Amino acid sequence: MKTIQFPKKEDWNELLKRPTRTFKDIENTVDDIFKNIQQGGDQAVLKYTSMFDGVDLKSFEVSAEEIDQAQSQVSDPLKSAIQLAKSNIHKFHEAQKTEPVKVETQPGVTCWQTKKPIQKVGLYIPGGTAPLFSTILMLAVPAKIAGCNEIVLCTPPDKQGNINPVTLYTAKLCGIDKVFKVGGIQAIGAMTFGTETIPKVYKIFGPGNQYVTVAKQVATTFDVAIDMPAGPSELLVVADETANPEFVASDLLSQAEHGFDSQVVLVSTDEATIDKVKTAIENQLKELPRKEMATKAIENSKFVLVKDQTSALELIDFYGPEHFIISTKNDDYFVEHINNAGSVFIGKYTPESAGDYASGTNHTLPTNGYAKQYSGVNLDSFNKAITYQKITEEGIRNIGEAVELMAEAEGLQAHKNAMTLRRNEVENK
Ligand code: HSO
Ligand code: ZN
Repeated sequence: MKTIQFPKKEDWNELLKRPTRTFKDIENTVDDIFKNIQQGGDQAVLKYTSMFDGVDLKSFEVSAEEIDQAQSQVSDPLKSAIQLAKSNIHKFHEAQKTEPVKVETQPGVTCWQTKKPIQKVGLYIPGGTAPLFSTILMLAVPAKIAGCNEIVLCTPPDKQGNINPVTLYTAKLCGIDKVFKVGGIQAIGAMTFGTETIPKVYKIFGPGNQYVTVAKQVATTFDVAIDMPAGPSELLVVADETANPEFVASDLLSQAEHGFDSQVVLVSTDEATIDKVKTAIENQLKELPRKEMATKAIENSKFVLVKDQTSALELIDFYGPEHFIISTKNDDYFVEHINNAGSVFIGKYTPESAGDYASGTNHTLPTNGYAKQYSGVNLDSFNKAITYQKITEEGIRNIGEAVELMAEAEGLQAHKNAMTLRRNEVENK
């Protein structure tokens, strides 16, 4: 845990590089699996489930009995917690609804725009080392609010062919009735092409390991959209002597425990704060069940000492963190000026975990510097906008000539004619 002191701008790129991964060999595997699923449908998906998940399933659709059974396997306090989280996530995403926009750009020329839900969406929920049932809330709640009419959920089965009961409880709570025991590349392939059992979707959402990430990228070369390019999770904290070092350490570790390749960064104007946070990390790390994972991630982490808040901000904006926690004497400065961040957590009582689970914001966020050009998942991720226009005789008089002149200048005579015929009719009335 070395502190990097006052790094020069020309070194920022190297210093803040994310842990790199190569995808080339995975891509060939994805191509093969996709081809086989396209041709073989359910049978191919079952074959890959046996191969990769080590379980021979007869069918992968979760039955109504399995969903019912799961309800009694979740404790009441956990059910209440999930309901509370769902309610907050619902409130925040419901509020993101926008009114249709309607403008008469010129007399007789009316343009409007309405949002329409993407009709078929696929949600991928990873199993693996920590089944992230909270991600179901983050994806299913806005999908329902938007009004997507087919919502498909794929998640890998365990070795006994079962799905975590909390995952099934949460899916039911969100009103998702199509849950499939399919994970990894084969899940993305199945939702891309559709099989006898699994419907084809138009957009795929959700995090996953590197296989899922590459498969989602390949899916976009067919006719499927994805939420965003995903990478390992990351957190940047800016903290000064007013921050609580134990709190900061706990935040950094909460992100570090996600995976070996998670990246956490601490930026501070105060060297003593950095040292205190490091000590707190060492102490807290000892107690963590996932300490192996977190230790590896902490090895990739960066502790950066900067000379003032202006250079802190510049460096943070350059990095574009997925999660950005601010705990300084002048939080407002960062809040006002930050441009590149997926989600911002302000003040010492706002841990990232709150947003990961229950405060209401979405936790599906751009990583890998994509916060520079992508938003996190929000209500509009499940919508598309359609524009409409209607032109009257008066409108033809008002824009007709402009259209003709522009069409002519582009050398597109048929475009011009489409207007000229109408203009003539209107003029001859
Ligand atoms: N921090 C993760 C989300 C998550 N954390 C789910 C816990 N469960 C990516 O934003
Ligand atoms: Zn998290």
